[in-house]
Amino acid sequence: MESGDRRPYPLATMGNLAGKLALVTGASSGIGEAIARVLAAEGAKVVLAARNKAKLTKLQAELAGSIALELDVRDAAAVQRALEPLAIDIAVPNAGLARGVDPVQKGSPEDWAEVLDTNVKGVLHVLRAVTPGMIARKRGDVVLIGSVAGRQAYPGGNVYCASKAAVRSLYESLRYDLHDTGIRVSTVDPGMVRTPFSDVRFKGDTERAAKVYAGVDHLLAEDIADIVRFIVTRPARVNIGEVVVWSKDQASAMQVARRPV
Ligand code: NDP
Ligand code: 8X3
Repeated sequence: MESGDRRPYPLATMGNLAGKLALVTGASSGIGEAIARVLAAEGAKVVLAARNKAKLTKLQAELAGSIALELDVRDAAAVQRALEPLAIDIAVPNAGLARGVDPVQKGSPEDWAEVLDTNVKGVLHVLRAVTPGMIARKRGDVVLIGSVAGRQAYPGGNVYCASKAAVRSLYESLRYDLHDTGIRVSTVDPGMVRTPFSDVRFKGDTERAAKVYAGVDHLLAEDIADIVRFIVTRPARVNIGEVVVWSKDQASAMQVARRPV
């Protein structure tokens, strides 16, 4: 049985981000939705970006001042068109996915393209669109969402792990690109978080997806959002760099303690 504390986080408005414009990609679900909620609770106006307009519109109705933006981060021109005119203070290019756990020799080039185009190029498209404005304004926060999978590969993780290793490398490069601009760069690398992530990975096989988390006191999307909140509400001189967040039941990407269910 899962033993974790499942009480929701308090979302009391602290107003620490009042007047800020935040962008969260992948805001229609899971970690991105939770991040959008906490940033809005802190007073930010949040641009909610993803492909599923219906989910975004529903969330927009809950978050005062937020904007629903139907956007496929793989489309470089569309990302540039939509984001370049916005004065984004906080960018969280969180949209991402995995497809399957097949070994490379049995993998699907279409799935690889989807994962790499979303998790790597999608992040780059967003950064290309929002960082020039941040540089001009001499401030901004970029919070990447990597994964423990980018630090430790696991069987069948191949392309997804590679995509998240690329995010980690991108984080390191960005620190050089942006260190003299006033922009803070961070990466949050979560372990197992129960979201629709595995449903997407297994293309709707919810039973298989549920087994990933069975008997584990897995993380919640709100746990990751709370860390993003901490990062972006530090005094301007403080740049939290890399945060690795494990479930207490996880020793590594592969080694997970499970209780009988
Ligand atoms: P979800 O499946 O719940 O959310 C993924 C989000 O990405 C959705 O909002 C989806 O929206 C969006 N998305 C996918 N493709 C695109 C695209 N081409 N353009 C725009 N948006 C897109 O999964 P999570 O919340 O768990 O995943 C969020 C991030 O966290 C990912 O980068 C993932 O790799 C990372 N992560 C997840 C972990 C976990 O255990 N869950 C652990 C470590 C990292 P829509 O379909 O509407 O476009
Ligand atoms: C998602 C976490 O371990 O399922 O990044 O790859 S894992």
